[in-house]
Amino acid sequence: MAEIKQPTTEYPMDRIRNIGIIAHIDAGKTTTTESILFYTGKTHKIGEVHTGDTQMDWMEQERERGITITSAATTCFWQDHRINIIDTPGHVDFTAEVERSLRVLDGAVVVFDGKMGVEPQSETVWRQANKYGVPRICFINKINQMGGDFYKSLESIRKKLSPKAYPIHLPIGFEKELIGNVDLVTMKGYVYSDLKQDKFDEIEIPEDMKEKALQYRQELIEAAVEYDDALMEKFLNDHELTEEEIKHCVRKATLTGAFFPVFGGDGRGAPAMWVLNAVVDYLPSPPDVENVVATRLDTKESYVLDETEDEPFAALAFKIQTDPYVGRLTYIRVYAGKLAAGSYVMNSTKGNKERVGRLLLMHANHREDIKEIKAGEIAAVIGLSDTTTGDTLCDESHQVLLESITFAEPVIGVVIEPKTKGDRDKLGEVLKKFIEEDPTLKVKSDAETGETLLYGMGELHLEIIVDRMRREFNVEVNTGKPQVAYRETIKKKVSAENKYIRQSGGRGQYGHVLITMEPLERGQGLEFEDKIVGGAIPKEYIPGVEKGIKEAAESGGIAGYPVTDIKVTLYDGSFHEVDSSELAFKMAAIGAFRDAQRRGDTYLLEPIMSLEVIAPEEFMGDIIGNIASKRGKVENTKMEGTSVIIDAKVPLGEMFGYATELRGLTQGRAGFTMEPSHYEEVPSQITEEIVKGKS
Ligand SMILES: Nc1nc2c(ncn2[C@@H]2O[C@H](COP(=O)(O)OP(=O)(O)OP(=O)(O)O)[C@@H](O)[C@H]2O)c(=O)[nH]1
Ligand SMILES: [Mg+2]
Repeated sequence: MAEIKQPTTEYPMDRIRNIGIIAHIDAGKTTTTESILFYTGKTHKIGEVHTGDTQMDWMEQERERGITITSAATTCFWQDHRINIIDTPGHVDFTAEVERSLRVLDGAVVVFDGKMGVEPQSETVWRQANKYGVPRICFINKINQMGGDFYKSLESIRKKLSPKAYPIHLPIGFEKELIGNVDLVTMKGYVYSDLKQDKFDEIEIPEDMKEKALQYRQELIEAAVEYDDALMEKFLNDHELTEEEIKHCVRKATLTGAFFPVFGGDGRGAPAMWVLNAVVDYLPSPPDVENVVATRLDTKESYVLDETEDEPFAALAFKIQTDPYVGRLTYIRVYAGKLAAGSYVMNSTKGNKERVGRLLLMHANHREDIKEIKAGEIAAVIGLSDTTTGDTLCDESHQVLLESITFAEPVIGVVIEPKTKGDRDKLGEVLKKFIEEDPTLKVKSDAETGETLLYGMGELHLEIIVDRMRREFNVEVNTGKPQVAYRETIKKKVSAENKYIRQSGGRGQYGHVLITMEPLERGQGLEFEDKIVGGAIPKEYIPGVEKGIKEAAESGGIAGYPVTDIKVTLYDGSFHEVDSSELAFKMAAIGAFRDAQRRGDTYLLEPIMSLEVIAPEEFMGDIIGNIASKRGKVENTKMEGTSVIIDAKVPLGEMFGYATELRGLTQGRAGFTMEPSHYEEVPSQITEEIVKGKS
């Protein structure tokens, strides 16, 4: 058992690693993390997902279902390094958890199921990591199971994710006979006889693997020296590189985010130590990452943060969590300076000052109060009541904004109806808590019907929320059928003018705006631009106009769905010395927006899903026919052994109940995954049905 190091806060920055574990569902992220906790001496036994005694999956629903729902952060220590780990969920409905983690983490371990190779969600999290430029190492898990194959998985990584994936270890033995690994840097074999022991016996490389090991080692070094001129020269001059030198250039290569060390094993046991070693050796420390940009509020200047404790404080809030014992926790990643417990901090996103009560380091099974948190670190704050996900916290005398986190928009909704009056009374408060925690959850109340609609990323997402309402807050609701979260947008550019004038005795209301509304590309959301010159509308009323536009965009004119992918420009207007107010301009803007939308050829958008079905070949025809009957388009089919993999794009509106349908078509022998891909125009006939259904 590794020795437990206790001085948990005093680690120099180059000995800190902030990493995420990301993968497709069920690849073994939580299991590997549990093993890491065991080998770093944090727990006395490796938690098992299927018996529900994990530390990382602590939520009741997670333990029951054997899946991760919310990302969990923990701190551990290895080789004199402090490692903050965030274990993320693999299910697509909880993709926001991956997004926020990758935004604040410096590196990631991508776990693969060695039987499956690259699965659809591995591609998604890979893309997310690309977006944030997060360097990665690849751990091919489960190669001890039947069908587990390191080399096949490696090939699939090279084909689907990046050709620059290079083994740093090779497995010894195949499937059940897996007994250890050959380390291509030390050129030694390491075998474990008992999985739960943290002792490896060092052996000579088995005779029949020598050639292969030399070949892969050569490949690794050749690729890695590309990233270091001096070592490249030494290598080309026929000099052997030392262990240190190889590690140095593999590290340098990995830090570029375009080179990926690969290794594998059984994540339930000792190979977790290889993961730890690789994290320390190859993944970045906070100073290795240079792309954190801050924008000063006063000068609007942007600059790259140094990540030192001597700069003014700047941190990003990336997760809110209601903890049953200590209340509302705000997880922050500090990018500059330091923050003390009991002090005050500026929330520059909201413009409020907040008091920092306690600072907590989250360990697997306990919380440790710390006095201070500094650049490069991750901790949870108690006491911030107004801070939400994506907000910047900073020094009051040096206010900056950090890039926020963007989340996917919810695609599916259900009507929820409180069961009793007591439930109704508590509902608003409870929903507010969930929305604070989860930026992909939205609530809307329909003014006409009085119904409350809950929007989320998928059926499982909403089911879990409803279940948590009942268990954690004792609020019971009935839920309606799932429905699609459509959007509205326009086809052509239009302008509109609106005056809001009210005269009733004393002070009246006067607001007058001229706007244009034009379509934007898919996925651009709502943009507002103020082009007023010469004071046609005084500055103090502009926020009123912007608020009006945003409010009007929440429910569009065709069927009350949010209006998106448009730009609204305010270009003229007039005001009244006495009667004008922010409110009057807001009302004027709402009217102008509605008029413009009506005349801009509004149409509906629907979420299109990427669907991947895996089934025995004999069902291929039926599955494809069924997809076509759902307005779906098959994009690709390929054989893998005796199975066929079908990739398609299908409108979400046609996919409710697909699990049952597919089971019926294939005698339960097919599996599928589905995730939101993009929005597309709804065909007119279906639009009519939707609009009719709404009225
Ligand atoms: N044989 C074997 N089984 C493993 C290994 N790693 C994980 N498992 C099993 O695979 C199952 C899924 O593991 P999890 O750790 O929950 O997977 P996950 O990636 O965290 O899944 P989500 O969080 O739901 O996305 C569990 O039943 C594990 O016991 C491995 O290396 N070998
Ligand atoms: Mg998990």
